[in-house]
Amino acid sequence: VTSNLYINTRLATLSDGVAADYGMIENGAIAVHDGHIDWIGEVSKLPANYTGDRWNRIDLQGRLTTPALIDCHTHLVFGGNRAREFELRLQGASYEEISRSGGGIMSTVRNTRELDENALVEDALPRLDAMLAEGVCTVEIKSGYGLTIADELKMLRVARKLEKHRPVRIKTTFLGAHALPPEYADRADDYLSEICLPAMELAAEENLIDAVDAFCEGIAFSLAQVTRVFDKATELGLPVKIHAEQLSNLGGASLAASYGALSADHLEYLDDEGVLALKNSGSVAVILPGAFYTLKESRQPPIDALRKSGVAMALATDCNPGSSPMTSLLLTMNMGCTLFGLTPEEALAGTTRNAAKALGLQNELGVLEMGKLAELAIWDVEHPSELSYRVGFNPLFKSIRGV
Ligand code: DI6
Ligand code: FE
Repeated sequence: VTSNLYINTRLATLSDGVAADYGMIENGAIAVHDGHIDWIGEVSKLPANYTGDRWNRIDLQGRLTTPALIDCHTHLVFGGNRAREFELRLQGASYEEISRSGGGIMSTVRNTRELDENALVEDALPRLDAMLAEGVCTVEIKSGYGLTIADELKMLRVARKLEKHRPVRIKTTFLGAHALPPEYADRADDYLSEICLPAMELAAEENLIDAVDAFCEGIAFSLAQVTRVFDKATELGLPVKIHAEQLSNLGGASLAASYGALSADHLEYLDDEGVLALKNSGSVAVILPGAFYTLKESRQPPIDALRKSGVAMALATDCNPGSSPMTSLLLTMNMGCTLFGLTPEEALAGTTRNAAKALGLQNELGVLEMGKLAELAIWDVEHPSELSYRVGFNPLFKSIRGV
């Protein structure tokens, strides 16, 4: 077991226990033992037992240390790409029109069904590597481009396998209720009964599911249908999340909140009632500026109302081939600030502390505190606001995972 003592670093702890902005500790030190943060604080207060030979001292030369970043909403596993649709949208076609004419999610479903597990792993790795290069240590990955029992299980197995290929923690989310495949056109309830719910049950038996999500939207599933999905998840003991209020307001966030959802995601059309529901349930609002940007939406999520109500806000890439072909969580932070008016501190909390909460990992990850897992990102910047400030520049010096 390695015991490392990192010294000469500025710490953005994001911890509530540290009163300064960003939970900053200047002249910080972190002792890492057995994968956990053994001690953290100002170097002047370092207890004597951390100075012996047992501790391997590493001088970070004044660099900034933050919790490793967490991308809490991605569709990282898929086949093909949708650059052709990008061209169509630039010529004026809308995302909904493309979706209704058999493109959109369904074109990715066709490509994903064609590939076997190994090919899907190979497709996903470059995207995952781009995330890791920016200090990400945890990635949530959803199914939802299979839409048959076998193909949904295949996607989840691929997501799990990525953990064996790279030093990353993957949290899997079953999104069988992502789109209605053409073979079930106008028979959404049959799709749920015959494919989605049985796939969820089988995947849960194989321990392939950490949470269950559903796309609640006019072009996807209704409140009543999402209720069936959430009832099944609850029966299987799985936490839920939702894609809601992205293109219209159906009340999906309130429904998810009534199931104690980990998070409600997108939320551009969220109303006051939805904000209140999220506040009362303690669900995280996951903000996805990449999709807003890509689809050139104009309606912004109600950031101010969420902030005033004290709803925890996370930020994620929504990495997917259609509405957010983006792997950069740093760019997401910049967009969260520039497009939606988040503060850089909220943006960093949104990819660390609150992203951990959106995955149910708040006891292990997301802040720099004694006892938490030692997953750190070391940056060549002076102040944490720089992480949101630059556009398309990666100042990561090094990621540390466990040692
Ligand atoms: N909302 C999204 O933004 C993605 N899925 C979802 O439910 C889009 C997925 C795609 O266009 O492929
Ligand atoms: Fe999504």
